[in-house]
Order: sequence, then C-alpha cells, then structure tokens
Amino acid sequence: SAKASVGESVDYKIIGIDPGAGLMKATAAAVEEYELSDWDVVEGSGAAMTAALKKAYNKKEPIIITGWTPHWKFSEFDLKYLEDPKGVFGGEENINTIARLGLAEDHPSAYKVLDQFNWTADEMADVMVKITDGEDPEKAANEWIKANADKVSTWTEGVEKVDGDKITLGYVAWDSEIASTNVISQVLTELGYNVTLRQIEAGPLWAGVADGSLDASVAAWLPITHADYYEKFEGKFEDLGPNLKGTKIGLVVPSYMDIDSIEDLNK
Ligand code: PBE
Repeated sequence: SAKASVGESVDYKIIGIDPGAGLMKATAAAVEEYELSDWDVVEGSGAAMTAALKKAYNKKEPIIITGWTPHWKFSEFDLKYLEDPKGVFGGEENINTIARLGLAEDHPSAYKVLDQFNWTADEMADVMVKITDGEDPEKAANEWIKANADKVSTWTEGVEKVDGDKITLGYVAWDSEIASTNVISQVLTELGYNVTLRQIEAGPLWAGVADGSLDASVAAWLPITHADYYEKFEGKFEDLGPNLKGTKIGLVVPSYMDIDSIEDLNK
C-alpha cells in the first residue's frame, strides 16, 4: 500500500497554542508562505499542546506542534525544529521586560529589580523542569532563588527594601513565563512587596501594561514574536531590555518523524 503523506498521518493538523501568542501569528504566516492550505492550526493552550505531544510521543505517533525554546519539552522528549528556509519564524530573539510608564517614579525598588533581572535559558530551564515534575511554581521559584543567591544578588544590588507596597505582574500561561514570573515575583516578595500575579492572554497583557493596570511583565518576546503588540502600544510602555537572550520559535516534531523542513509538509 502507498505510504501515507505527512499530512494524512497527522490529519493535516498542526497543534497550536493560545490564539494571542505571536507563535500562532507566525504559524498562520507559515501556512500562507508554504502554501499549506489543506492544513489546520488547532488553537488551544501551552498545556493542551504539551499534553498532545506527550500522548503522541509515548505511542511513537506523528505529531506537529508549534514550539519554542526555552521549553522543558526539549529535555523531556527527543524533538527537532523543522527547517524554515523562507525564514517565516525569524531567527534568535530575546525575552524582554516591559513596565508601565511611571513605574520608576512610583516603585523605584521594583523598577530597579525588574531592570536588573536577567538570566540564561539553562537557569530558566532549572525552574521549568521542577514545575513540570509537579512542583508548585512558587516553591520551585523559591528553591531556585535559594540555590542561586549570587545570581539573584546581581538583580537586587543597590535596591532598598519596601514595606508591603503593591505590585501587579502580568503573564501568559506559557511554561517559560510561568517560571520567570514566579522567580521575579518571589524576589520582589522577599524585598517586601505585596505581589499580585495576573494570568491573562497576550493581547490583554500588553494592553494592561500600556494602560497602567499592570505594573510590568517579564514576558515580552522581541523583536519579532510580539512585534505587533510592540508597535500597537509603542510610547505607552517602557522597554527595559532583554531578561533572557537566544530564544527561538517554530514548528517542532519528534525526531522519529521522517521530515526535516516545513517544505516537507506539502509532500
Ligand atoms: N511563546 C512563548 C510566546 C512567547 C513565549 C513563544 C509561545 C508567543 O508565541 O507569543
């Protein structure tokens, strides 16, 4: 019998995440550019995507997901990015910290910590893996902070303690941002802040920092993934620069699949 095409083998589905993610916009662009008109990008969430991946992987079944680095899935499963010869997903980029206008004046200590916050993909992975293994995000963040006091002291250098001042941080439920947001939240808590974490979609997150209802977020993927949001709200937020360098987004498959490029999806 004829071998099923890649499309047939996965029912012409790419397993996506939340519709507000820049990765979903990039995937829609890839569908256009690579002429994948038979294909559907399934909306869901980061958690639904990793659940589908786990299920397929355990049965060695084919699956195509929207993926990003840093993410624990690469240490848990043997995966590969599909090559993107048209460059639709862009190259390496950064995760930036963004703050509402006026935060520096209103909460100088929090502002300084947020401005000084930066770490590596490996450090973020330490926290992500703990959370994936079932640990409570707050606890995982606390343990990481205790084990990495030298690093954390570079973020809190020259920062004065406060007495219960309120700070609200926004984040989207992407595993990478669950890790980073909990870490920075715990650092601010130790400095005396009363921190509220608000989990929302990417659009409302950017809007919230721009309208001042959120104080800050460490979840801005720039310059490409969140370029639309950046342009939409330019001038209404402050960009504090990268907190993590060298991220990547794209289409990801298990290494056991016999394809290497997005162009192979048309075969
Ligand atoms: N992500 C993870 C996000 C940014 C963080 C790649 C899923 C996005 O696509 O917007």
